[in-house]
This record gives sequence, C-alpha cells and structure tokens, in this order.
Amino acid sequence: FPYNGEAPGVSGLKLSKDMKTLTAQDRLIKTELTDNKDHFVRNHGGVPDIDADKWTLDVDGLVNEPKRLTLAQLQDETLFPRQSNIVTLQCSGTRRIEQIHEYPGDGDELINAPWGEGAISTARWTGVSLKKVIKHCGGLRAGADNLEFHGADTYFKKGGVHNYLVSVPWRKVRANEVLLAWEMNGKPLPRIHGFPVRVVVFGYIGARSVKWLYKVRAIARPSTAPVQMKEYLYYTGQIGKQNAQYSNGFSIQDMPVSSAIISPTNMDQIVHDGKMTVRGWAYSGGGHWPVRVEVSGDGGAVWYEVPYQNLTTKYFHAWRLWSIDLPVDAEGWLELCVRTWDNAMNTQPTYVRSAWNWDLHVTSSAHRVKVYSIN
Ligand code: MTE
Ligand code: MO
Repeated sequence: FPYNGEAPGVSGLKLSKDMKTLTAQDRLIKTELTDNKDHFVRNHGGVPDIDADKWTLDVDGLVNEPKRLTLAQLQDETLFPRQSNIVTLQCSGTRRIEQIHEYPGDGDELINAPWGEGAISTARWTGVSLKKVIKHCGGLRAGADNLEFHGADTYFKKGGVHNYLVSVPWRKVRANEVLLAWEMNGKPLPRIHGFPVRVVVFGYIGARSVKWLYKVRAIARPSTAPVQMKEYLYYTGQIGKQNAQYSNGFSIQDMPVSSAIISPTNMDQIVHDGKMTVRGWAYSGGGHWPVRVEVSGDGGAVWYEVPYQNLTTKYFHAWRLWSIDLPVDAEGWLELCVRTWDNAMNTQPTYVRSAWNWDLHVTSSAHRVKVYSIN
C-alpha cells in the first residue's frame, strides 16, 4: 500500500506550534497517522511487562509442524518477508455514549467503556503476515478453519479470571489481512499497545487485534473463550439484558461504514460569516473505504458533499479525515450531522435508535452535534 513519508493533515485545521495547546479532539484529526501517544487505549485487564529477549510465540493446534518462534526469528527477513500497512483500529464501542443516552443496556458498559468519538486511531504497523508464519509451520491440517490468538493478560469478568483470547477465520489470514506487528509508526510497539508483538486484523473490530500475543492456535471452530462467545455479539433492538441469550447475538467482525464530527463539539458557540468549518473522520471496515462524506447543518434535511480534495489519502484499511466549509444561514441552535458512503454503496443508519443493541456495540448512525450559530 502506498505510503510516501509524511501524511497530510486535514486542510483547514489551524495548527498551533505548541502541540500542548491542541485539544485531544484536535490531535485526533491532526494527521492521518495518529501519534503513538495519542492512539486510543482499551485494556480489559492488566498490562503485562514482557521481556522481548525471552518472549516466544507458540504456533500450535492444527498446524502440520507446531513451532516455538523467538522475536529474532520472526524478524529474520530470510525467513519472513516484512510487511507494513496503514490500518485504522476502531473499538466496537466507539460512540457508545450515544446508545447509552438512548437506553443504557445492562449498565455494564457504562462503567467499562463509555466511549465517545475517540476510540479510533490509525497507525503504520510493521511485522509479518500471519499467513507466512502458518506456511513456515507447514500449513494447516485438514479441518482447521480458525486461528485463535492468546494474549498474556488476564482479566475478571462475570465471576471468573480469563485470559484474553479470541479467534478469526482462516480466510481473513489467507488474504494477508492479519499482521503480527512489533512496530507502530516506525517505533517499537509501546507496552500499552501490546509490546513486544500484537495482532492487527485489518477492518475488524479492535477486539480481535490481540495484544501481548504469545500463542497462535489453529482450530476448527471459532474460539469457545468467553471474549469470543459471550462478548462482541450484536443483538436486535427487541432483545435486552432480561431476554438475551448468547445464541441470539451474532459475532461482530467487520466494522460498518461510520463517521464523526470532531470539530466543532457539542454546545460550542460558533461565530462565522455564513460558512462554518466542520471537520472529522470517516471510516469503513471490511476492506472498504469512504468515497463520499456529506454534512448537514439542519439535522439532515439538506446535505452538502465534502469536496473530494478535502478528503485525505485513500488507504484500503484506514480512515479518511475530512473538512468542509458548510454554508449556514441560520442563527441559534443547529444540529450538524455527518454521514458517509463507502465504495460498496453502504451508508449509515439515520438515528441511534435505528441500530440500538443492548450490549451497545457499533454505533454507526449519522453523527449529530448541537452548536449555537452566530452569523
Ligand atoms: N488484547 C489483549 N490482550 N487484551 C485486551 O484487553 N483489548 C482489545 C484489543 N486487544 C485487548 C486486546 C480491544 S477491545 C481493542 S478495541 C483493542 O485491543 C485496542 O487496542 P489499542 O489499545 O492498542 O488501541
Ligand atoms: Mo474494543
């Protein structure tokens, strides 16, 4: 995938020389590649402290030649070609706060991860394609169709202590869309993002990108671990905590098309001369990418298309940042909103309640922000 050095920022964003005076929102959409220190963090349990020299990766289960690999072996380019990809990670809980305001589900997630629009970031990840590692281990045995990733952290959930482990289907690995990464934007993976090696699964919910990886196991069926079977399930709006059964939810993998307004923010007062600058991100998972972003200044009655030159570079697995000078005549309270179309002609649900689900995952409806306009 193309990457030509410095990534362009969003036109229109006024950058202060002193980064410290930028708000977290400004920093999120400053450049296509998020600074490592600004990359969102989501941990279910502790943050293991791993010695890279002693670290090993076990590849076992239904592979023909199970192996234990050291970091030096993984990084040996005579064994494995190195791969770099610009990939956006998005937590399935991004913008969950909007669903909470609609109806808070079981209340659990209110404590765990009441995310706004910031649980999404983009980096250039470097490592090896898991496909090559499986090949190095003699390929899969008959019947193997999923790869299970084991993280070295533990966490407490529903009365038990669990290891963080999930699985992805082999077809995703076969497409070279699963990376075992040790570098993030040219620097060693920070401890909090999975040092020394993490999984990066392109276009899937962040939950599948296991940090502090120590084992990859080839298995027949998807993992039976609680993170895979009981979490990250998508239910219909008729199902709530009282009548939910895990078998009624489907396992979330690809992220849908989504977008958010990052500037201005809710309740801002904007003084302007008939044009209001609006900025944000747009992203689509599953190997799709945003092709059109539309912004409305009146709650979605009239939409204006973001000029194509105001969208940042297209990468197949990353967000695009955008900005628009939106014509606004009205004074007083307005509802700004954004919706995006991807290259597969998908767009976003209109209202939060259109896709509300009690575990509060994947809020992808048109994002709305109320501002006070002084023209
Ligand atoms: N991997 C381990 N081992 N433990 C975790 O708690 N959280 C997952 C995923 N990988 C998690 C994990 C979730 S839900 C998300 S959204 C991403 O990591 C977040 O990655 P980041 O913290 O590097 O942004
Ligand atoms: Mo997540």
